[in-house]
Amino acid sequence: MSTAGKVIKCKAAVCLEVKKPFSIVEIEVAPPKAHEVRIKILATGICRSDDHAVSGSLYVPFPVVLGHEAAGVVESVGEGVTKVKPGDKVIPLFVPQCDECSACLHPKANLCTNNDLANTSGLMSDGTSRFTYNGKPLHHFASTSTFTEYTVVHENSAAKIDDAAPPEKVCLIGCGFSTGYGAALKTAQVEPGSTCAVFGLGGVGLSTVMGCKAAGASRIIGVDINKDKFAKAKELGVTDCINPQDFDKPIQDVLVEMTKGGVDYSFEVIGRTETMIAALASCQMNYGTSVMVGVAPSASQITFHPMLLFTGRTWKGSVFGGWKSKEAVPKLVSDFMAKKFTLDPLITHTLPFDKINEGFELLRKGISIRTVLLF
Ligand code: COD
Ligand code: ZN
Repeated sequence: MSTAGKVIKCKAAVCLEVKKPFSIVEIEVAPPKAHEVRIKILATGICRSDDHAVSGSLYVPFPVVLGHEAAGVVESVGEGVTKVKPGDKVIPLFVPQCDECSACLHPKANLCTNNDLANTSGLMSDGTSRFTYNGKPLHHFASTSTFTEYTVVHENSAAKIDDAAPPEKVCLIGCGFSTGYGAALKTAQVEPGSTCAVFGLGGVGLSTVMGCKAAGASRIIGVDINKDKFAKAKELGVTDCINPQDFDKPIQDVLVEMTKGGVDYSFEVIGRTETMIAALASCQMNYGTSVMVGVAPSASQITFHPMLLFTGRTWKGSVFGGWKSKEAVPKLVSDFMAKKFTLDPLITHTLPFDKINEGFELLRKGISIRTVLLF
């Protein structure tokens, strides 16, 4: 029996309050309105940004359905939807692509102005929610909300992908993989033979390493305070691993010495202001480029010596790897299907959806790279 046009009751992991575990409850998911798509989620990854939202370091309105790294199948579409149809395999996009705003129209930009990352309204574009729990609305998250069996997104927040793509793997293309890989390939445009430093060897940092390697970097230095991350980093192309806690001087000084003047490209993939400055200072002072991939806690500010930039360094930010989401995601999925890169090393754990709290504990304890939850 078709569910199109009807409210769907389904299981979701709801964050009722900041810093509280997820509650697995039954919620109601309203049918998609005009230009919206209702998606049955098949697999969703746990990303550190979800944890930042739980802990309050990333501001989101509660109660909320978090999750933004997933793959699923279109269950039904609202009026006027032309790009996807029921049965299509899709990846929800936390950076939409409307193809109309100044960013979408500019060849160098990818952060569509219709994103819900900066203002975090937690609502659909008409100012309402499609989720209800106990008769009260729940907030959406990052235009996606994937910790639920069914979600509703705007059609600009869904990319149709190859029907044969395995959802339990390509879900990572919805965030972690693309964010890191693109930071190296697209934002920094790492050149063959260059030297790179990647600060933070989590799922996104390792994807940055994969991007540096794919671009032909000859030296990739991994920086992390958890030495358990080093073995996998080396497998993926890191040539030297360093732990800032092993040195009695700032890590930027260590990197400048190791590379006789600083790296060509550095990437901050942690989300801390101190490591952002360290990454900037560790790139070559004339021509080095440092890319900020991590987002620091909502209220934080950075103070830095202007000389760090005056000498010629470039400091850039990268959201979703600089990719224009709707057009890049299907191509990245095709590249995965063509074995141009692998996602297996990033997926350390797979758990049933009900074990979401366990999945977050694995991330908090530094044990997992990516946990994929299956429905
Ligand atoms: N020095 C060196 N390494 C450190 C330090 C430190 N002071 N602190 C932590 N680390 C290491 C940890 O040991 C860990 O290995 C790594 O840094 C971080 O990895 P994870 O697994 O916690 O995180 P990821 O890879 O899933 O995500 C990292 C991001 C930076 C992407 C994320 O935290 C973030 O800031 N996201 C916001 C950016 C963004 O684009 N968001 C949109 C959706 S993700
Ligand atoms: Zn993410």
